[in-house]
Amino acid sequence: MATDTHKHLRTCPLCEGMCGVEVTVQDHQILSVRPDRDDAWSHGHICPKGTTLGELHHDPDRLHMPLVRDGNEWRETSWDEAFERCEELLQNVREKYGHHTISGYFGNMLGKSFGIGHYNALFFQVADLKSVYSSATVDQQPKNLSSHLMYGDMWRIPIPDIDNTDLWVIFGANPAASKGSILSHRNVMEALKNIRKRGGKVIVIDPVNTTTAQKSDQWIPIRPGADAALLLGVAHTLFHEKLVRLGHLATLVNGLDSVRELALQFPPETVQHYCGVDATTIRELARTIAQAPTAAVYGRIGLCTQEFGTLASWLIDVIAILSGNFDRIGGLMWSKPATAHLGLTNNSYPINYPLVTGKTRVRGAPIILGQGPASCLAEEIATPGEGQIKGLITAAANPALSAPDSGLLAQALPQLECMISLDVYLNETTRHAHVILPSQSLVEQPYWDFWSWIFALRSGGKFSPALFKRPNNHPDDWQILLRLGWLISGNDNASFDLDQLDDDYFHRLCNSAGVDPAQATAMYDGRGPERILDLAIRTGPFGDSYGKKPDGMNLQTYRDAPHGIDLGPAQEQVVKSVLKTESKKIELAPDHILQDIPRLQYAIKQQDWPELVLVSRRHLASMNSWLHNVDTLMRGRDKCTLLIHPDDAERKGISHGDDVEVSRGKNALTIVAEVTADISRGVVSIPHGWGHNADGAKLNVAKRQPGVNSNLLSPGLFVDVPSGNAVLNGIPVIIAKA
Ligand SMILES: Nc1nc2c(c(=O)[nH]1)N[C@H]1C(S)=C(S)[C@@H](COP(=O)(O)OP(=O)(O)OC[C@H]3O[C@@H](n4cnc5c(=O)[nH]c(N)nc54)[C@H](O)[C@@H]3O)O[C@H]1N2
Ligand SMILES: Nc1nc2c(c(=O)[nH]1)N[C@H]1C(S)=C(S)[C@@H](COP(=O)(O)OP(=O)(O)OC[C@H]3O[C@@H](n4cnc5c(=O)[nH]c(N)nc54)[C@H](O)[C@@H]3O)O[C@H]1N2
Ligand code: SF4
Ligand SMILES: [Mo]
Repeated sequence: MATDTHKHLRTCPLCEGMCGVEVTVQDHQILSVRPDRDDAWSHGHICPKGTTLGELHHDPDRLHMPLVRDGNEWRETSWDEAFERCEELLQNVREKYGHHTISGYFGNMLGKSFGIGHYNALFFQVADLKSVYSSATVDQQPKNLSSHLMYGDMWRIPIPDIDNTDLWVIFGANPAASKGSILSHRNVMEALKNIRKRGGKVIVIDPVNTTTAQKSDQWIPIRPGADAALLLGVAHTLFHEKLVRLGHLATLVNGLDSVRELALQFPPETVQHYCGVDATTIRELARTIAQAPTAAVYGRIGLCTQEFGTLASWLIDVIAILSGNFDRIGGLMWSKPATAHLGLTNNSYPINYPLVTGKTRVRGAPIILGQGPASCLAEEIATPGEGQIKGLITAAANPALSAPDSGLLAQALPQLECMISLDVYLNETTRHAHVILPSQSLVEQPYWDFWSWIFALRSGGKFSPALFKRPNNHPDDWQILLRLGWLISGNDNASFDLDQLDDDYFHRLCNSAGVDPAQATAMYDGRGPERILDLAIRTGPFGDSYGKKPDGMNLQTYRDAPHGIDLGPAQEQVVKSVLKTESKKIELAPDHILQDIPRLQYAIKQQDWPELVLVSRRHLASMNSWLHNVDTLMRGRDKCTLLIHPDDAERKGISHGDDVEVSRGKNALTIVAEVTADISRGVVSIPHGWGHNADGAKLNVAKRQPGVNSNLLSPGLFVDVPSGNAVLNGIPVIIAKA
């Protein structure tokens, strides 16, 4: 007989949308997930992914117990036995090859893990890894780099004020699918509609006429990788036609002359052919931006993961600054998160920190902001010699699908002598591990979306306790990761004292926040990530400063408000409080970025373009390489298709629905053609994150419609030079009917 049914409020953690959901539960079974109309942030918005949080939790393929490899077999073990095996494997690598041969690859979902989010920095301190790879260098590293150099803080990335702008210019993003990225908004597409309703305009610059472009006023198709050139053409027009207006930033910008001098070398006529956008359109775009009462210029993944990712990402901010649309309502703005930063992310670097801290062993690629290019991991594992990676930790990452040249990585991973993975699935990557440590499900963790609030136009917060307790005292993710860090650095399981580590860390955080640790400890009953969150709230801009500001907030304030709390919109003219550059000014023309200009000039002069280049795309009902095991999201037609323009298809003798072979060098895949005029001539598109037909993976739903892994075609050596970020768009490919 059914026992009590209860409702539980939380935030969907799957993307930056932060939708409030109401979960109905009976007997430890999630019956439904519905939008929470009273959520202070999302007001009832939801997408198809959010409603499947129950399916994800109950997925029969989700791992519950640690798996230890025995030859080709997996054996379920206790946690104690799994950690013993980890100790053995790590000690073996340390003794034979040294600590420095142990590395890590950290994925996208780590940013969404509540526990790990609060102990990320401690893990890196304890583990003392000598090399680190992550999804940052297949994602936003160019934007981190430009923000670090321009504002002195890689995480103070300005975001477009789409709630108030009169003009939104979108480069290389498709929020209709992604729901916004480095832009947290309760409903991006509604905001887009509202811009047009109030008489504003939306322009999309993309090689593909995406759903976002179709819902906008203007689609400007562009050659993949050419955005930096186009943006320099825009900057040229702004200077040439005397449209530069710095406004309140006039005395706060260094390097304006250098940017002027640079921009004047790029008249629209000299870039139009390369961009595939005529000079008139480029000039009009510049005038539209300059003349709009307010304009928000935004670029995302299509701009970062391309040949000139750093130049393009930097120029987005430059155009906003030159046109007077920066640190201003309706332009680009900085958020005001309710939690103090506290240095919780491992990779926040002071401005005087050396930008390049070393080189990778095999390729000699610079390590920038602490990271080697993700595409180096395969060669670092596979190439013999001193320093060869022998041990690897992966956490919430699936680089066997998501990293460039993933075919090489799939060959390299089996060569490791120790691979330990923290994940929820036995998938394309974790199948190579020696030990898989199952992560908590998304509803077994408390939640506060500290990542998305950094990129939100409104301040606020919401805390949700864990819906389910993990059975049988299974450790939480942060506890697992800290234990691994302990073992990596040569300690044993017996000496692991979690409370001691936690207390030491908490005391250090208090000291750096100027808080008395004894008082903070006395005022919070408990340990773990919630205590750190409490500290971050109390010492944040709305906090109670441990009683000094009686009207201020602490974690309990949010516990008492399960629909969350809205603290109002971001403010303009906050630049002085944000800047951490040595000059206390915005560095408009950082040397490190300008040094990449000759590479762009060389590309512009080339005349022989590849006949066809490949770009990536996303779908609303999918999330990078996962969620493909959720039946509800996989119904309907095959989404992993090749978009190709009718003229290109005709030239190649390809019809809609044909199997097509797409290749680059020796790497080839076969995929069904979807012929459509919504893609530019000379460009084809494949969604990323597919290819679920690997032997040994346990993804029984995903393998029914496996799709193909587009990253077999992404060349690992093709990177954005200033940042080392992978180029995943604009890859020359050859196409033939299969
Ligand atoms: N060609 C091409 N490649 C791309 C991109 C592209 O646009 N085109 N995009 C790039 C971008 S932006 C990104 S961010 C990367 C993403 O690449 P990754 O970060 O490597 O991987 P994801 O596909 O996000 O997979 C997330 C992993 O986390 C696991 N997971 C899910 N939930 C949890 C959890 O709660 N705990 C733990 N421990 N694990 C969990 C999943 O099973 C999966 O293994 O891909 C990049 N690759
Ligand atoms: N449903 C869903 N939501 C997601 C994800 C997901 O996989 N599924 N992934 C999440 C992650 S990790 C991220 S990083 C974000 C990404 O969020 P978005 O940045 O919105 O990513 P996409 O939807 O891939 O849109 C990228 C666009 O760039 C275009 N493009 C490709 N090359 C170029 C170029 O050279 N120039 C220009 N101007 N455009 C180009 C592509 O055609 C595509 O339309 O989405 C997040 N949200
Ligand atoms: S838009 Fe969808 S995936 Fe993103 S938070 Fe909302 S429900 Fe979750
Ligand atoms: Mo991403």
